[in-house]
Amino acid sequence: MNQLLDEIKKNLIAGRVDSEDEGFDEDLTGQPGVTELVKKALEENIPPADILTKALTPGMEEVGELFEQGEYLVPDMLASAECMAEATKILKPHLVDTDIQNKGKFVIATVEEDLHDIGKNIVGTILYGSGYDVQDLGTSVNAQAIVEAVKESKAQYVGLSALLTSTMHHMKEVIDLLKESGIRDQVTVCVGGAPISEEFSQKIGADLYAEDAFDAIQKLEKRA
Ligand code: B12
Repeated sequence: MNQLLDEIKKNLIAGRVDSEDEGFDEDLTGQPGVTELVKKALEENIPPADILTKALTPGMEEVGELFEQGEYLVPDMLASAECMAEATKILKPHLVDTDIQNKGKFVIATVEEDLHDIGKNIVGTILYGSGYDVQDLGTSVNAQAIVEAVKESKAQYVGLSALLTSTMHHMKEVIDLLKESGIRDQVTVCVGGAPISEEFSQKIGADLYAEDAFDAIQKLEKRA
């Protein structure tokens, strides 16, 4: 792997947003953190999509494994999450294609009881960058509020994110409520998040499951 990408990943795992952060085990104060390294990678013309998919996302996956093994606690996950959020802010303008047409209104939300928003934010940013008019409703959004937003904005797409096995069932509630409201046929329901699979997506009657934002763009394009 490119050394700079490796450094970004390591610093994200260590929860170091910038050079003022110490890091967990050793005092790394003064050495570049995630934000400085991401800026450097952009200066070196490393594609922003590579920074996301080869450094930041695998870094968060490792943080998840460390949490599972009991080595990391919630505050450690939060420190890495903050790195991810700051890095996404820096990458956002670079992920936007300037020569794009409006591909339609896309409402996106993390489902009820679920506070994970890093993946949703990345998907929203990349969809926005590729020409969708994205309305982000935030985290822990209940089915009623999602369906209201779809109705109000006359969105053609709704994207649902869930990271917890205990919250994924809320996706079906959204689909059921879209049916009850008589607008199910007017909207493409796209689902994603670590515990979601193609099989689950079909079981709950979603239109499309995507592994990540790039997969979502490809699949949406095929349907258009
Ligand atoms: C960061 C993190 C947190 C942070 C979240 C901060 C934030 N602002 O989001 C904090 C510390 C708050 C947190 C809290 C908790 N967490 Co947490 N968390 C994580 C962690 C480490 C990373 C998630 C992440 O951001 N990944 C990086 C992003 C880029 O990936 P992603 O979210 O999967 O998104 C990608 C795809 O899934 C997809 N995608 C996502 N959404 C969508 C939507 C659409 C429409 C599409 C098309 C695609 C798509 O595209 C994205 C980009 O590639 C995961 C571990 C993991 N490996 O997932 C645990 C994890 C999800 N958390 C877990 C747990 C248990 C919790 C807590 C219950 C812990 C606790 N005891 O309090 C709480 C629950 C809080 C709540 N009610 O939501 C477990 C879930 C276990 C399970 N099976 O349900 C995990 C798997 C950790 C583990 N291995 O045990 N967490």
